[in-house]
Amino acid sequence: MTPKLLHLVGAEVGEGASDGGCKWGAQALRERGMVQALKATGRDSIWGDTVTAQPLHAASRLDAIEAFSRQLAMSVERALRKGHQPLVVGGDHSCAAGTWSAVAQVLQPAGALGLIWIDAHLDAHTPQTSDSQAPHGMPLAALLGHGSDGMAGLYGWRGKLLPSNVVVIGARSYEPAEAELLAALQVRVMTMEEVLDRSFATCFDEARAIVKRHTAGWGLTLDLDGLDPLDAPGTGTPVETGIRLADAVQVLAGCGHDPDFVAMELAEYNPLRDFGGHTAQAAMQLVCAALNLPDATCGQSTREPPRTGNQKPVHAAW
Ligand SMILES: [Mn+2]
Repeated sequence: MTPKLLHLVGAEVGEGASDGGCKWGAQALRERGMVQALKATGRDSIWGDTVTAQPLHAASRLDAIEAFSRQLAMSVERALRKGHQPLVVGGDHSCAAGTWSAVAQVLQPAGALGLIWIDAHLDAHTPQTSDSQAPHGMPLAALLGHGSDGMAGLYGWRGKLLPSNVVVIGARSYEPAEAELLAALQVRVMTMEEVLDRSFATCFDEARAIVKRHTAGWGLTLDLDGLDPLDAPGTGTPVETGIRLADAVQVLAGCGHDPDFVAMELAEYNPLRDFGGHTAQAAMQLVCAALNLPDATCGQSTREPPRTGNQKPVHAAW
């Protein structure tokens, strides 16, 4: 089976956050050659639509994000219906509502969507619980069916994600209302404390097993603030002590080779805070590792990608 065409979709949105710098993330990564970098790994790639949030004439940030979510969902849906594999390049993380609503909608005849959500935050606020009213703090709640119609009810239905089909990894900065919602829904949250304790490799393996168990396909949404700011300082909302880049590159390597892997999303790259371009570099490394061309000799016969050395403890004594 030839790998699907990788279809990048730019999500130019910063209106979901208090600091709008992420709006320029997609364009910056495009100019830095993200498509060329992916092609260099052997993966056939195109940059399709770039969807831009329109702050004008919107009564509130939420209105702007709701309109943007519809537009983004249409672009992602088109890529999927062509048989391509979408890579959505954000943008603040409010883009997740549009991206994963489209993936869930297209997958629906076959079954449910599974999703691994790497993030320092829980993104599980609703307009009722959020002090900041920033929509980029709401997309996970929306996908679980909680929130405004425009974010949670795209395509006329709610619950794009069932709680048992999503795992959050790396959480370390959140508010009680978010933790309470996810706990009430019994969403598996692997906090950063757990990641440090058990290693990112172990956590990711367990998460992948969970999101694949009762689903027709699974994806990965990667908020760059899930990484340690030492490796990725140029994000919308950095939080200290995250997943180290070297671990993430090693563990995500080849995860997109799984025939059930439907889409990936990269969010919260803020070029205005990326002095020296280190965070862009980290973002490129991560998507290239996750989505590169599978080794022709071992990509077909097994559902798991070849992974050597991933089990090494994060804090090896030597
Ligand atoms: Mn996020």
